[in-house]
Amino acid sequence: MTIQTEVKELHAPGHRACPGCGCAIAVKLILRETGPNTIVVSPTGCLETFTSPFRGSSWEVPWIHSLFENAPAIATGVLAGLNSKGNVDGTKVVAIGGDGGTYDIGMGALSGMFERKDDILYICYDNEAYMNTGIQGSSATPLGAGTTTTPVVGDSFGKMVSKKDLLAIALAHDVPYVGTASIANPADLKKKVRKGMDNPGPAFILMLSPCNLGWGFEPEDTVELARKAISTGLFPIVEFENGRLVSAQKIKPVPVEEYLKPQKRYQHLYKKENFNEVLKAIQEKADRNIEKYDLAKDRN
Ligand SMILES: Cc1ncc(C[n+]2csc(CCOP(=O)(O)OP(=O)(O)O)c2C)c(N)n1
Ligand SMILES: [Mg+2]
Repeated sequence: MTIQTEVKELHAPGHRACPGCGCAIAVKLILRETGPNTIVVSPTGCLETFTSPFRGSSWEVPWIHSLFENAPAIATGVLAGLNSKGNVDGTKVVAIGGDGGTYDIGMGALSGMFERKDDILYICYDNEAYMNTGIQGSSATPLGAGTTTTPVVGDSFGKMVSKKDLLAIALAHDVPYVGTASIANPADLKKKVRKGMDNPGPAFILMLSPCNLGWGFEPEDTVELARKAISTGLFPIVEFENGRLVSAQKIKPVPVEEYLKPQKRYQHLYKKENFNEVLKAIQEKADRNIEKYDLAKDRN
């Protein structure tokens, strides 16, 4: 009897992501669930760069690199091409883009894809800045985080406004399947990828993807940090079907400090007393999430 111990990875090893890259872990898990009968579209960003150095590719599924701004439109075109040929083997189209490509420059194209009700799963790996080009802030960069364009100098405490609520934007488009997922919970992540693919019409999954280079932490702490984002309430794990909340992962809330302190991008908040207000605002944001989704485990 032969026991098969090796899984054929559709996101092959040997790519050029930084050690401990949250996005690389995420994509490996995503493709384990999608299987080979999938076409992936990715806009410009770290994922595109580290998977496709000249003469190499770590994609074991058909993969298209779009412009930075138009991955959802390219995905629509791929789907239209498949459908025009009858798509007899039911090939699925999955777009995987960074926060810059999704929250910012690709937002118009994404809105169109949602509005057309195209049968595409769009996954945003959110590392909360434009990492590929040197850690510039995006509209996904959270309040108080230092980036190269939200610098921490003098009285400036980094990003001065809060993160855009992309989940609410997807829900406002009546996207039938909307959820958040995390590399800290691979079974849930894979379940959501499956649901997003099986659901007719558009589906949207937001994944927080810790970036050790941009956030400033040790590569071996990636998954732990993803876990802390959940347990503080800053990144709730939730799921909506036809606009209705159908699941929310319960937590035993811990103070946001446990998530913020290990990251260099937040270090300044602990060095000056006049930044206490920012820390308070971040804690309040976590508390609001906990209340909104009733995340706290019952004490009894
Ligand atoms: C129209 C256009 N503007 C700017 C760029 C430069 N650019 C390439 S990747 C990138 C950042 C991507 O950020 P994000 O989508 O968050 O992905 P990440 O690199 O963080 O994985 C930028 C600004 C570009 N390629 N095209
Ligand atoms: Mg990014």
